[in-house]
Amino acid sequence: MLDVGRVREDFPILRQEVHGRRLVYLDNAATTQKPRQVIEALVRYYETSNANIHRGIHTLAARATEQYEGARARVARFIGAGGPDEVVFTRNATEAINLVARAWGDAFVGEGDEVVLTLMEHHSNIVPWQLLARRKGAVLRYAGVTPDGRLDLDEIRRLIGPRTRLVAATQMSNVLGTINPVSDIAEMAHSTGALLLVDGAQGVPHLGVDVSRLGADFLAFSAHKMLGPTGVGVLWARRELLEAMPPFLGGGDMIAVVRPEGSTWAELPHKFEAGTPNIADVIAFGEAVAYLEGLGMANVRRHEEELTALALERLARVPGVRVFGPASAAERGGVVSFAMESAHPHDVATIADGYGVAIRAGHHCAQLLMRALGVPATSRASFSVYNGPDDIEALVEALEGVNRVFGEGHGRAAVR
Ligand code: C6P
Repeated sequence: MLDVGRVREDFPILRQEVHGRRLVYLDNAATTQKPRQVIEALVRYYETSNANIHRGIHTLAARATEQYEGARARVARFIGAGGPDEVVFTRNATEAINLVARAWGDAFVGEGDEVVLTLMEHHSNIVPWQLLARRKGAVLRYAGVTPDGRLDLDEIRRLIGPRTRLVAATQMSNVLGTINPVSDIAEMAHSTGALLLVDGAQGVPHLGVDVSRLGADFLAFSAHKMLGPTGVGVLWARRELLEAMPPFLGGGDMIAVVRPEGSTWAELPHKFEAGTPNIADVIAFGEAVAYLEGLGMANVRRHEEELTALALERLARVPGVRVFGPASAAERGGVVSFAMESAHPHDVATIADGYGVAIRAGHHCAQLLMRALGVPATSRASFSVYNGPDDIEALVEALEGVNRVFGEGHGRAAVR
């Protein structure tokens, strides 16, 4: 395991108490906390380097540009991209997926063409395709999940056919934690000439990724789920795809020449970054990536797998708790969704908060999956590098507290 005590020292927010208890932050799939290295990078940028980028020739402009492009190069190395020009900064993973749906989808998907999705997708990887389907008369097909929370690979294989233009699937479910076999799905997609978009919002922060081996054509993820600031996302795509795609947004910084009758576009990746970008947060995101590299993504993964194994084992012993998703921690990232017989997920989260334990409750922006699981909502604990076994124990104590408040005896339902 990582040296959690040392890691925690880097996260000032964790030094506080909530309701008189140590803050136990287990809502990392929603957003992670930020180490002081990231916070200090923001302050340092505004105190020493603030200027607009790519435009000025004065010292500050050059410094800001160098730091912004330096962050891009670091992100590109982190994911094994062919070069920094394959990394487009967006506001978040959601915008990265919308960019593909708009720029690539509008140009290359036609009436009757098909997009294959899965029922375990976040709404960010569903709604942009629904909008595209409506614009273009395309057809969406959904692969289901097995009762133990895996992707139904036979179904996805059956659904991919000659009309499939794109398969869009998550690397890791934000509800079940399930890790999907992305390379296998890529092979299926490519066998019929379709492309694969991978939603890496949960996978990239916790599993790491090497796009040179992943088999994906597009990858979307968010900085704020990987110790970085809010307001920054990434679209990675193979260079020739980005070159073939028209721009998504028009404006400053994305053009080569503007004439009354029309314009030509800047080189990659600037073609897709219209207007002044989120300079400070991109630079601070570079620090977040450096922080993860310092820990080592293999260590991050091992740490979170061990925590997940412990959580699965401990939750199984709390009366009335039912965990969703694969039984083995090796097949899942650090996300554990569960239901309690004694209480509604929102009540579970409210009582947990009284113990200082932050978990999420709700549909987790995955209503199709909730319907497939047959529940309206779940409670969810999700882990990061600063979580340790003591946090799992705090969660278990909170859930035992839920049973005491709502349950009769062993967590039998007192409230419906
Ligand atoms: N999931 C959660 O609590 P944005 O909001 O663009 O940064 O990320 C969207 C997104 C896309 N895909 C997956 C798999 C995700 O988990 C998320 C964000 C958060 O589960 C907020 S709903």
